[in-house]
Formats: sequence, C-alpha cells, structure tokens
Amino acid sequence: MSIRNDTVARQVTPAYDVARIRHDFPALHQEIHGKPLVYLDNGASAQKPRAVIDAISEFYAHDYANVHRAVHTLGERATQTYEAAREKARHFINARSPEEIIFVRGTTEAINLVAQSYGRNTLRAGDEVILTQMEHHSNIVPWQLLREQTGIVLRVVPIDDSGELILDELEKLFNRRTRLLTLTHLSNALGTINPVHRIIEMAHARNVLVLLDAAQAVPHLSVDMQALDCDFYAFSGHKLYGPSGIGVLYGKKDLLAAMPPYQGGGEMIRYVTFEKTEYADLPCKFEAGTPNIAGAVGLGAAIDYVSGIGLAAIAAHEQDLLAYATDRAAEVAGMRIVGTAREKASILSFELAGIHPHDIGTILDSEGIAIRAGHHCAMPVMRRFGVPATARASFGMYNTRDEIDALIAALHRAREVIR
Ligand code: C6P
Repeated sequence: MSIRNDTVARQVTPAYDVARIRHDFPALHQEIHGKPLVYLDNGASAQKPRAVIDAISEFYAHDYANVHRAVHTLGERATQTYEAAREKARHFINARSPEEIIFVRGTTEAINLVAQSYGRNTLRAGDEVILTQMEHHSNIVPWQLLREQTGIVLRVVPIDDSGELILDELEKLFNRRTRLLTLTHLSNALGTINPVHRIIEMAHARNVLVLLDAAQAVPHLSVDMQALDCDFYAFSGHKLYGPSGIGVLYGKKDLLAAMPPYQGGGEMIRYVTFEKTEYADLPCKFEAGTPNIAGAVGLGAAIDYVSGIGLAAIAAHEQDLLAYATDRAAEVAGMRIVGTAREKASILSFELAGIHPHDIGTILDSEGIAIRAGHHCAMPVMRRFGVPATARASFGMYNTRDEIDALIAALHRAREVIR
C-alpha cells in the first residue's frame, strides 16, 4: 500500500455526527449477500430518512384527499400540506414567489416542459440553443425533439480532458440567433461543478436565457435563485433524499406567466367552454390533473431534513469523502479517474484497466457495495473520454471513510479475481 497524502489521510473533524445521520436511514442497516450494505449510488438515487418515510405514511393515514378541489376538511388539510411543501421548496432555493415553483415528476419532466412550452412557442427555425458535451440525455433529447418540431439549431460546448467546460469555446458559440443556454449545474458522469454564476453572466450579457439542470446539484450545493439569476432551474426529489416521481421546475415568474400550458386537464383552468378555455394562474397552469400530492409532502420533509443538517455541513463532509476516495484510488493498480475538474462534487467515475465496468459493478455487489456502472445516461461524455462506460461511486451525506475503505479493498479483490 502506498503512502497516502498527509493532508487527506489525516481524519478531519467530522462536520457532523455521521453515525446519528445513518441511524435516520433504515435502508442503510441491512446486509446484501451477507455483507453490510455500502450504498454508493447516491447519484442515481438517494436513500430516504425516516422523517420522509413517516411524513408520507402519516399523510396517507390521516390527511389525504385531492388538492385545490374540495371544501371538506380533509381537502383543505391536504391542500395546505401540499402548498406548505411548495413554500419549503421556494425557501430552499430562495425563489421570490411560490408561483415560481412548479411541481413536476422530476428533472426530466421539468426540462421537457421548458422545451415544449417555452421552446416550441418562442423559438423559430434557425434560432440556436447551446448545450454542453457533459449533458445528461434528459438535457439533450428534449432539445432534439424540439429541433425536429421547429428547426432550431443545437450548438455544443466542448469539455477539456479534466472534464471542465471550455468557456472560450462557449464564448465563440454565442451569436445573434442564440436564444437559450441549457446546461448541467453539476455533471452526473464527471462530478464537475460548472461555474454557473460566470456562465449566466456571459449569457445574460447577450440576452440569452439560461436553464440549469440541477438534478445532481441540489443535494450537494446550497443554491439561491435570486443571487444566481438563472431563468429556469430543474431538480428531482429522489436524489435529495425525497421520494421519486416529484421534482421542481423553478422559472422566473414573468417567463412562466408568458408561457402556454404544457399539458391540459383539471385544475390548470379557470373557465372552460367548447369555444375557449381560460387558464389558471401560476403555478396551477402547469400542474394539470391530480398531482403527486404525497410526493410533494415527502419532498417537503426531505427539504426540512436536509436543511436541518445544513448544506454547508453536508458539502464539507462530502468534500472530505471525495478527497479521501480520490487519494486512496491512487493505490489501486490500473484505476483511472474520469473527471478531475478543479471544482468537483462527490462523484468518482473510474475505469479499472482490463475489467469492464459492469463486471466491477457485479463483483462489488457481491460484497454488498452498490455503485453504478454504465454510461450514466451521458453517452456523449463517454465518447469524449473514449470509454464505453465507467464505474461510478457517488457519495451522500451518510457515507463514511470506512465505506470508502471497503470500496478500495473490494477493488483490489476485483483485480485479483480478474487477472
Ligand atoms: N441521473 C444518474 O444515475 P430524473 O430521472 O428526471 O430524476 O433525472 C434525470 C437527470 C437529469 N440530469 C442529470 C444531471 C442527472 O444526473 C439525472 C439523473 C441519474 O446519474 C439517473 S440516469
């Protein structure tokens, strides 16, 4: 075993009591194939604290009814709880108004909503949308669909060998037809945290709107819509320790107000005749049909939970884990980290020479260690780095250095097995 970098190997004072946090997550306390579970697939989806599980179950047990429809007590209670969750989401990202918080299924739906409502009605053939080489498919395919429908042109910002956006190239892509820049705040495949403040300034200086895909960002970074000044911000509840099937599209109020509905149905209207329909005000205009009410309640509980610990403390803990894991990765022969940006969150994407990532995933699973192996729904990133896939360990607030030790030991054993 090589000598590890002192500054990283020295145990830092934990930012919080990880053992206490782990206690809150029932799923972490189980064995997989006879080994204690080491859950390092938080980038795909995070486990849920008891507070979230209980909030959903209590809501169904006592307060459940449809929202915004009934005058009966349960209907009132459910509506209040649902709207309270919206207020929690507003506060969490410091949006100006709850009207700017649209509940959606997740990041994917949020981006599709912007493409089909804003994009389809505002963009014309020849208008340009800039995206980046590190986008998740959820921030590529909706724009390709829009390209087929409208004839827009897509431009792609390249990334360098470390996995950072080449901002000089972005600069060159802007022209008088550029209308929108859509990019990930934090790359799921590389861990890169993009310099979004600077990028938003660059875009706004040219009257170009900015959408940020924050699926990976919100569990790790504290964000402030008013300070960031982006135009749209999309995230999912399930990576933020909340339920799946719920997420948020934040949009600036004047933009959302000018956009037509994405879907038609109940609750998104004020008045319907066969001749003409008047739409409801924000945010209901974009929430057609019965929403994921319990999902919103669970998301509210997740936001309370995360806020109770504090994103600054979570980020400090995760940065320690990332530094420790990066340092220890150097001990594993043939291990190459894909994504070495200067600003990085707790995602370790890697290759192990001679072993396919799927085999790494399977061998680690047999040791109780859950990671993701594959293209991470970011095939252009894989192509950029000349790999079919990577193995990816992604750390969350409840992971520990001991778990990283278990990962490294298992990788050594994987090398032994496949020689
Ligand atoms: N990435 C991963 O393992 P949904 O599925 O809508 O909640 O999120 C989609 C999405 C969009 N953007 C980014 C940057 C993402 O990371 C994800 C989801 C998971 O990396 C599942 S593919």
